[in-house]
Amino acid sequence: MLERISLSQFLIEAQREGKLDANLRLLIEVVARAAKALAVTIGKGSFAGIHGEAGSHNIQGEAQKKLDVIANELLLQANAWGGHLAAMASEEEETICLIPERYPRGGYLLLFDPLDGSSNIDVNISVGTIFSVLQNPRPEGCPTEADFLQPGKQQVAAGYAIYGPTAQLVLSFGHGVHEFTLDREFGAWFLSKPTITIPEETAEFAINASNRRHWFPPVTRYIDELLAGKEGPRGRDFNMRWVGSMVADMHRILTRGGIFLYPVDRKTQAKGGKLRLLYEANPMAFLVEQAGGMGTDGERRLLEIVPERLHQRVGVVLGSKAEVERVAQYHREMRS
Ligand code: P6P
Repeated sequence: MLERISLSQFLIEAQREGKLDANLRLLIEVVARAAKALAVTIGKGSFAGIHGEAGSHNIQGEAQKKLDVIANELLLQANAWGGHLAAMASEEEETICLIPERYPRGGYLLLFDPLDGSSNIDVNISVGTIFSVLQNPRPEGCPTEADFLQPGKQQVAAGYAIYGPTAQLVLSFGHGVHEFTLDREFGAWFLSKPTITIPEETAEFAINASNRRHWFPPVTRYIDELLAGKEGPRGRDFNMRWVGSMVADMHRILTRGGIFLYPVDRKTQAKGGKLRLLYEANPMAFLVEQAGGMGTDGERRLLEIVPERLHQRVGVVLGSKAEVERVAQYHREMRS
């Protein structure tokens, strides 16, 4: 039987090879443990009394699901005592969360979307947790929001957990992308794909087509060419998939290729887009680039964008390099 490699063994061996330090290893293991607890809780479904609205709203003005609150609290509590973090930022929290005085402060900043796609919970569609890790730029003194406003290329690690038919953890600490699957009986994550690479070409695209009337011309041109199939300028047919849960769509794309688009359009332009830069776009762009793909805001490399606000939104085009580059080309052509 193939020797199963646990997440702990994989990370300890990577640390031994100098690919990550002990504190980053500890951080990833703590996030993985929180994700395992979430997978178990989500798996209980409505019997655990976790479905439905929490009766509150987050900083984004969105109605919170009970599980949004549970996931957020779980991640904040799990990461408070380890001594590996200086502060945290969450989609569900208006400001950054400092480590309680009674615990030592570490050298990393953790950002997360605790439960991405939570509107899908009550209809049993895959949801996920997205996380991003930055170095604390000012080890002395108390972290501030400004310390989190680093371009995505500064990330030292990123990943997501997807709670689907199986629970899986996909992560990178700068040496490729690795996938782990939860063995629920054993209660541990085991390596299921040592290295994930995104095919350069693809025949699948993911976009919320109901927004078509709001799109700007480069996106409309690109999508219409895909829809034209082999009768059109692309000369081949394409297939569309849209789960409405970024983690689920991105897991499919990382696994078998594709392109994911949530562009800025006339409806979202005033807010800067729909998806958040720091804890959705950047971690996914880090993974996609580590897997050989590409991530832009339509034209600019996402990982180069210098954030101005913690909950800043951005246009997102992620996936197979040839397709993402084509979208960027159409933006350049339409601008010139
Ligand atoms: P729409 C979920 O709310 C989310 O933030 C992403 O996970 C997902 O890709 C997107 O929004 C879905 O947006 O407009 O299709 O509901």
